[in-house]
Amino acid sequence: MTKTVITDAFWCHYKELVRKEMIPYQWKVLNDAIEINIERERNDASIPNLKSHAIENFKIAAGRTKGEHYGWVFQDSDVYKWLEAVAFSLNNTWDDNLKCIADEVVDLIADAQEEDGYLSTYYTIAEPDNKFKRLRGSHELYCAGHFMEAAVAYYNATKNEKVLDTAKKLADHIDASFGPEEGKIHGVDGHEEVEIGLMKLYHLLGEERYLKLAKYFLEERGKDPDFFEKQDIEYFGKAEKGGLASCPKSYFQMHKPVLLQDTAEGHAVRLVYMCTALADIAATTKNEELSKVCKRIWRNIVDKRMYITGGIGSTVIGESFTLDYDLPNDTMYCETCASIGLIFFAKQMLRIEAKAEYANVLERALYNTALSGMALDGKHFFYVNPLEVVPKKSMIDPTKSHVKPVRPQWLGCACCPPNLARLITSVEDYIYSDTDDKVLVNLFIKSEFSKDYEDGTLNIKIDADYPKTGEVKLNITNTTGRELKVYVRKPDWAESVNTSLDGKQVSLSEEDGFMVVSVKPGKVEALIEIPMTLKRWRTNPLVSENIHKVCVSRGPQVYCVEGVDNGENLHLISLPKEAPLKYRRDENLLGGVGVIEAEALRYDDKRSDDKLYYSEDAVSAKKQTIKMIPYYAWANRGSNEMRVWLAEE
Ligand code: FUB
Ligand code: ZN
Repeated sequence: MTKTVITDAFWCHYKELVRKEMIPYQWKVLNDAIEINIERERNDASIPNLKSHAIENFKIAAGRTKGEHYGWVFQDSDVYKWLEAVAFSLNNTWDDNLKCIADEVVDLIADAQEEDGYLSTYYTIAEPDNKFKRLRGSHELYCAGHFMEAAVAYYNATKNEKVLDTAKKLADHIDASFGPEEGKIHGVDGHEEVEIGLMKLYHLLGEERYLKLAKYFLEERGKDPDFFEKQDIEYFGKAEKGGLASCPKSYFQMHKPVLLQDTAEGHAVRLVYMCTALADIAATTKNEELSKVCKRIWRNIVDKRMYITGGIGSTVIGESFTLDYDLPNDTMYCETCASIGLIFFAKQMLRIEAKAEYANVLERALYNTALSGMALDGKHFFYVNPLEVVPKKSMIDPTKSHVKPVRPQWLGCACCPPNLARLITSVEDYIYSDTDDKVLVNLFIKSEFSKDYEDGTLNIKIDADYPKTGEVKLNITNTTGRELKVYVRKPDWAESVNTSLDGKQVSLSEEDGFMVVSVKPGKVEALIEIPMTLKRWRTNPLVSENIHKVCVSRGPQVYCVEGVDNGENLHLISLPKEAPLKYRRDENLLGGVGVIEAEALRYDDKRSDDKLYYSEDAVSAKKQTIKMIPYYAWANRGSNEMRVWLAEE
């Protein structure tokens, strides 16, 4: 039994933003009760963007109203993620009125469920004869997984039995329909997620069937790479053309059996959701073979395919990974959901092995790309998180139509905003890891954690104002009769960390990037002083886009420059290697941020003759003091240029 309560200034602000702004706002959106501009995520006329219709779809499927389904086949998942965020929010702050609304949503979902347990408003309304026949794109199991996750969270928060019964009925229906046994479908959904949902049900209920089914789906993926084509032919007489059918098999991680996969391929969200479930099962069942797959894919992402912001997915085509070291800054994808999925994956990896590198990546993705997904008002959202934007190029260059310079009010495909809401409302779940024999402190978020043992309790109270400062105090109480160990992450960006126990400077031993605090029965106060140094980063030379470029960070936060502070044509700015970096807090800027300033050079944007090419030496430059802000806070002051990587002198 463990419990975490969070009291952190930085994160409680975000939690309150989600509770007070985002959740009510999304509720209006789901009900089409607000006049907003829903933007397509890229220039593609086939993307539905007139309304959400998500609640109405449920009403129609439940027989409460008449009409047609509108939106994506996975529109239901918007409602499920909203419900999950509500559940987590109720854990933080109880709200009778919100619970009442959410209970009604549960009733509505239960009413939309068919007798046999089937649940998908699209197929119930529009294609009742084609259930489970178009698994490449149907998202039936994807939506089911999101509902299972929401149901577990909502049950935990409210003890609403109906939500759990509905989820069990759905899981049982899927179990009766899929599996290796004769008469069942031997196949998978084109989008992983049901595996995560089944594992959450398994962890709550201990029902082995759900674990077995999740494992089946993962091991089945890629066994028959032609499964989707075979379904097309079996049910519709010919192989489908266009749309998802034109995506390579790797888009769905179907190019080879999952157990043989060793690189991060295809659609980034799909890949990290797959890995999250794989790692969960590997950790839960101590399965070495599955662990090895997770470690291989992890290595490939983190060593060769991840942006410094924790973003993943290098291309809009298929919202996908591409190849090693291909990390363009201005055409990338870096979907908010993909970084959230990377955070889920990292959390599960920490259960497989207590290595700080997982928590380092978790923190990187959390404080940078994930947070960047939402504006400071809680009502505007990014789907795609670029590292370099020039607004006029996004408007005119068709290869950059997905790279938006300002967060839209809502998106035709609204997967990201509610995903971020459920992450923020449950951020306490990532601070500590309780593995079989170790308690890990992954993040320096002010909070209190307790773990009950048979012979007593371990209590950890973190006092910190991170990332404003790097001073982290841990008051640890051990009421068992034996010595316990607490493993505190030493951030990979911190060169030296000062540590003291009960006021005495000590040097703590380290294991896999964690500093080990031994706690005898009684109390100990550990002070960890992490220097929040301003750091310059360069990229592996194989990343062609970043050669001779530098990026600046402070603590876990990557910084960027914006046009509003530095003028447009940010490519003309160059940061000399020796230029001192100066840090100051500006409480009046962007809700209170740390600002970094430096004496840089700005190259002239004009030559007297205005020629395109010259044979003589380069143009002249003038000094300019540049101002950098944390990446997550960019695009909150209107449309303007932004850059993470700057030219370096
Ligand atoms: O397909 C469902 C979700 O929509 C994916 O996870 C996102 O990438 C978006 O395509
Ligand atoms: Zn998304």
